[in-house]
Amino acid sequence: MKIGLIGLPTVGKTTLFNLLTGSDMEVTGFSQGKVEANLGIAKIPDERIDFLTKMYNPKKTTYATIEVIDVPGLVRGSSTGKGVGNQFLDNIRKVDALIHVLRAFENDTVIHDEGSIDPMRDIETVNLELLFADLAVIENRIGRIQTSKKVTKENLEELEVLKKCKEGLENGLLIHNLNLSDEENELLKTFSFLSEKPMILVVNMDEKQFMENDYPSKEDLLKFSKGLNTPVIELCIKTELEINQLDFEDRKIFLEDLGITESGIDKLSTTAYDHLGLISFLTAGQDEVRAWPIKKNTTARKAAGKIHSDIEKGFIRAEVCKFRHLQEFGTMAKVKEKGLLTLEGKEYIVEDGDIINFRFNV
Ligand SMILES: Nc1nc2c(ncn2[C@@H]2O[C@H](COP(=O)(O)OP(=O)(O)OP(=O)(O)O)[C@@H](O)[C@H]2O)c(=O)[nH]1
Ligand SMILES: [Mg+2]
Repeated sequence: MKIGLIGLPTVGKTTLFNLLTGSDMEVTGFSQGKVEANLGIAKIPDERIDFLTKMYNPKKTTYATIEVIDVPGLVRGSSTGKGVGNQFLDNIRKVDALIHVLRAFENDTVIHDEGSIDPMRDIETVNLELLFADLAVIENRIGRIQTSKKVTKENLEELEVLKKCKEGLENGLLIHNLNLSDEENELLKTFSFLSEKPMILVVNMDEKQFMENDYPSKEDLLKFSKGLNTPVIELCIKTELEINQLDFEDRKIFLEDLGITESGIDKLSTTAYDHLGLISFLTAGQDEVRAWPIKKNTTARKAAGKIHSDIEKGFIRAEVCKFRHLQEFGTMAKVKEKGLLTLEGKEYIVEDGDIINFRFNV
């Protein structure tokens, strides 16, 4: 999975990037002329993988990961070439989801681009930029189809969906809020529209706001996101990053003091998995313990293909142990004794936490 961090300047995108990927990129680097996007890998914590690693003591442990891209802030007018943000929009065209970082924190030394703290206003500003960027592509394409001499049936279908998107965008809706059908989405695929991507909002609070559980325009923001089915995660990014640099015991004390029970990467990965309809199946052995992200409702045979196309082709059976059973009974042998180790065929729908041993022919 690939995610792109977007938002206005100096809202904490690079700080979040550092927190998620364990990097140490310079904050506010872009405002000082940096020109490449930051790319990094976030390891998704998974207690099941920790458990299996203890049990199997494998040569290698592989957690699921998220690729994270951090780009400069967008500004009002980015889509028409203002600021540098729009030059980077192409970097995020290929991501699976956008994380919109919103500034709630107060910090007199870091000036907010719009002069005051109002995350709800900022959502609208950034959405408008995404919307304008998509609208420009759509209008261009519609023009081409309409002036083309040879118009195919597919072109007409495409035109239909594009017009629907155009109308939605003109009414202030993002493409991902238009509830398009699978067929319609398929027709739009080649465009990689920005506003089509699933979005998660991250509110970046300071400690005081976190403790008081309040920040400017909170109520409006939650109401707005609920109406559009857009998840919101509230984090104290800078504080969490600072706490991470402490040694283990101190870390626990500080997190408890602040009432942070779940880390930023935990919250974000759980939310992103859920919002994107992803689950993980697991493989475990002396060589490797590993989490494999797949789409919900994937068949055993397709899941096998994630590991290797030969296993998909030569698929015979999937030996499935539910993680919770292994945890309860302690060993694979016990789970088998209880009759809970099952052999599944190629159409079996893989579930989150299935530990699978594929049997196959090469
Ligand atoms: N007080 C406080 N300051 C923060 C917080 N998060 C980020 N900052 C500060 O705000 C400044 C900007 O943070 P960045 O992470 O560089 O913001 P950005 O969104 O990447 O900025 P651009 O890349 O320039 O668009 C830095 O000086 C951070 O230390 C926070 O939660 N609280
Ligand atoms: Mg930055």
